[in-house]
Amino acid sequence: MTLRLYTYWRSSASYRARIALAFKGLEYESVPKHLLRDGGEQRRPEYLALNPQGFVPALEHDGIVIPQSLAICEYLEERFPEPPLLPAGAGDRALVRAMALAVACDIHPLNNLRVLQYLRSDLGQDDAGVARWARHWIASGFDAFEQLIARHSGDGRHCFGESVTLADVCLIPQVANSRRVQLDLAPWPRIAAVTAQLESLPAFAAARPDAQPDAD
Ligand SMILES: N[C@@H](CCC(=O)N[C@@H](CS)C(=O)NCC(=O)O)C(=O)O
Repeated sequence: MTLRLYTYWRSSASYRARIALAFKGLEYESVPKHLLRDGGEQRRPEYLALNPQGFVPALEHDGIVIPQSLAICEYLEERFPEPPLLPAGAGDRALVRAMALAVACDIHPLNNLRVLQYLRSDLGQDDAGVARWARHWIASGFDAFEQLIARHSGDGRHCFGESVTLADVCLIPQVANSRRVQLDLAPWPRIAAVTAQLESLPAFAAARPDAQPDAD
């Protein structure tokens, strides 16, 4: 059955799902939801009926709609195990998941669209204030992530071990977000090195925001 991804080109959580799909060589139908147009297509009743959280991505497959990018990645990993995004041992798998969650739970939510919109509209911050907020929380998260790479990378080219994992799937979209707020990677040379390597891989290139059909 067709894999259908509800996505937005600039959404970093959608970017994670796109990397996982491309890495596993899976064809999918892309259904763009524009997050800004007319107050956001993700907030329309027909989309909320699919995903009550009003977030992209969501993956439709085999009669279910799966929200949450990491749940999507884990589903793909279970249904389409090759090539794997998780290492073999339970301990290593837990460590990779911990790195993925460090981005997905502790960095990304603080610079998600609705949070930035609230800072601007309700708390009176201008563009500079909003960007400063985003830079602060990304930098704080990257400080720790740099140490995790130092501890767990096997080759300085991947976040964990010597092959692509779920940790890489989460890091690259977060780096894309950091660029949008002019955060230079110079203080985090390990993150910069891993990023340079991963962005050269076909699956990561295919998933890039500016390679998406809905990019404007
Ligand atoms: N934890 C969720 C986060 C999803 C998320 O925050 N998506 C953003 C785009 S990156 C979104 O749809 N934002 C819409 C909004 O804030 O209204 C996941 O990993 O899928």
